[in-house]
This record gives sequence, structure tokens and C-alpha cells, in this order.
Amino acid sequence: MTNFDKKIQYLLAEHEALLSRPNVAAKGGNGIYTKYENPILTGAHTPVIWRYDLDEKTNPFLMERIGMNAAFNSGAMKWNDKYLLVVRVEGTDRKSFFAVAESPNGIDNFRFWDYPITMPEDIIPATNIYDMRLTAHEDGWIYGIFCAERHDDNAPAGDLSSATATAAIARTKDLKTWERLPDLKTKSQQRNVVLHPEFVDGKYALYTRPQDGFIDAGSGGGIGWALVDDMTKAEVKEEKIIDQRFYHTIKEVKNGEGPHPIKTPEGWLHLAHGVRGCAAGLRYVLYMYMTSLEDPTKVIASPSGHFMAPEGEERIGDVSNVLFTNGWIADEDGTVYIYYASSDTRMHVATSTIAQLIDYCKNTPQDKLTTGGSVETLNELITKNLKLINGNS
Ligand code: BGC
Ligand code: BMA
Repeated sequence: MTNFDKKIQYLLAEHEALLSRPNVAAKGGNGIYTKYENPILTGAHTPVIWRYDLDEKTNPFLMERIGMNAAFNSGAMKWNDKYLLVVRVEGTDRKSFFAVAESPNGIDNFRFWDYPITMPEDIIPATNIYDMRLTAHEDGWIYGIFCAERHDDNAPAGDLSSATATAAIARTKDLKTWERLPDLKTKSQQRNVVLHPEFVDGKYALYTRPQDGFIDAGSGGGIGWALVDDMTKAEVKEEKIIDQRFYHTIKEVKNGEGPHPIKTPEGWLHLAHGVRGCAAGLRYVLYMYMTSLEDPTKVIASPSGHFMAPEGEERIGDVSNVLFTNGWIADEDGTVYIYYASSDTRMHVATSTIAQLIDYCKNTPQDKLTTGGSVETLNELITKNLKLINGNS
């Protein structure tokens, strides 16, 4: 074996060791979900054949030629008994693209398919695409809705940062070949648009997130809901805000639907992100709510505060202090695999169950929106517990 071949073998063995590393449940926790010790995907998990030219003639130093910076914000679904993620992979060139990674058990051994998704650009090409929400709709198609970002050409000359966010739509039957549909027509810019899995009154239903500008959700109000006749020419005519933002909460500045909600006998379970601003920038956390089966626009449970927030190494990355989610999988046995990214850098999994998440939503106290209200809620629990502890003595 030549020295060059030995170096390749070493590279492949290191990569395989990373991919096959078992993931174990982290100790402790809050009884609501279990986090795991290792991230499930990072830039280093992307295939060696994406990053290295393995030809000694053209790459005698065996250097990385195409750097992969991060693997985060992934859509998720169960597919042929595998736990499958449509990952936002970001190259060192800051362009993100989608690539499928699959695992046999949902918590480790995630492996990327050989090729990333080549998303057709026959509609209007975008500069960057990211954060796909996957929905296997009852019409038989799997839809991917994602953000298409383009430079805002109305910005003053020299402003190379102003951009526009639009909800782009594609559909597939096999996750390999995608048909691009026209972008969602809406009055405002949109990020975080998610397709509900069922027809509602014979129409497609979308969770939306109207925003005043590229970053600013402004007068948008919160997570919206809109019915659409046809996904091949989707247009939001009327938008109703179903989950509002409030002053001095974890979703004061922005919020957005995560993956599509999970149907349970007690209502639809929703996972979303909430954002507040502080001296360190924007802080992104995850929160939950439930809507009614009879009227999916009606919120029936709204636990206060964050469901999950960045902890330990999750706090640090390219965009620190961020947890973001756009994928979860509910298994037949009631286990829920929550796929979340930390700090725009890496993917993690946490597990819970439908029963625990319903209990969390229904029995976590609601936010009374003031310190006085929070202390009142706290005192009620303390008094109840003290009676339990001292009651029979
Ligand atoms: C980034 C997104 C981010 C958005 C708003 C985009 O350029 O790629 O990750 O959500 O800006 O900050
Ligand atoms: C956004 C999202 C995510 C990202 C987050 C933090 O607005 O759409 O892509 O994780 O910002 O940068």
C-alpha cells in the first residue's frame, strides 16, 4: 500500500468511527424528555467523498477541497423503517443545501446518502435555501417547504446584506427526485412556513410566519394559519394568527412553527421556536402548544416558558445561543424523536413520548405574563406540596 493509500484508509477509518459511535442517554433531565450525549450530525459527519479529492495526481497532499462547515436545522420523517433527516448542510462558502441522512434507530449511526439533493431551480433561482419542513400529506405527495433567500435589489447600492425570505415549495415521492412548485404567494415575506398533513375543509392548510422585513417579524403578530386551494399555485389570501407573541416572554421578538404538528387523541401537538433579543443578540429556544382536533386554529394548551433551551456546548457555535427545530418523528409505540440543532452548527436528538408531551402541554402552568402572576403560580405549587409532605404528620 502506498503512503497516499494509507492516508486514505486512515481518513475513512476515522470517519467510520465517528459515524458508528453509539449515542447514550444523558444523565439527569427534567422528566419531560431525554437528551443524548453526542450530537447526531456535524460537518465532520458528511461523507469523505464530498470533501476530499481521492486522486493522488490531482490532490497529492490529500487536502480537504470542499469544506463542510455545519449540519443543522433538519426536516424529519420515518421512511422505509428508517429515521430520515433532510439536513441543512452548510459549506464553508456559507451556502446551505439539503442532503438526506438516515439512521436505523433514530439516535445514532446517521449516514448521508452519496449525493445531496439537487433542488430544481426552474422557478426563480435563490442564492441560498434552508430549513426544510417535510410533510407526507394525505394527498400522497411528500412536500418540502423551505426558505429561499435572495438579495434585496431594492437595497441601496453597496448594501450586500439586505435580503428577502420567501417560502419555496417542492414535492417528491422518493426524496431523491424533487419537483419544484412556484414559491408561496403572500403579502409579506415568509420564513418558517409548514404544511399541515391533512386537508382541512377540503383545502391545504399552512402554518405561516408573516414578517415585516428579512429579520424583523414586526407587526406579523406570531404564527399564522392559511388555507390554500392548490399547492401547485399556492397563494395565501387570508392569514389568521393562531399563536401570538407577547411582551416579556420567550417569544417576544419572533416565533415560528417547527415541524408539522403531531396528531394525538387529545389534540395536535406543536413544537415551535421563540426568540427574544438581548445584549448578546437573539436567543432562540423551543416551546410547545396544542390545538384542537375539531378546530386546528384553536389553541387548547399553552404551557409557559421554554420547553428546551441551549445547554452546555449547545450554547456555542456559529450563531450562539440558538436552539432551532424543524423535524420530529412520532413512532408507532408513542416514542417521539425530537430533532433539534444547536447554535446553527450541529444536530441533536431528544426522546420523549406522546403521553409525556400531552401531559407537559396540559399540566404545565400557563404564563400569567407578570412576575406577580408567576410567583402566585409558584406559591400554589409550594403550598400543595407542603400539605402533601406535612399533611399526615
Ligand atoms: C441565515 C438564516 C437566518 C436568517 C435570519 C439567513 O441568512 O441563513 O439561518 O435564519 O438569515 O437571520
Ligand atoms: C433563523 C432561522 C434559522 C436559524 C436561526 C438562527 O431565522 O430560520 O435558520 O437557525 O435564524 O440563526
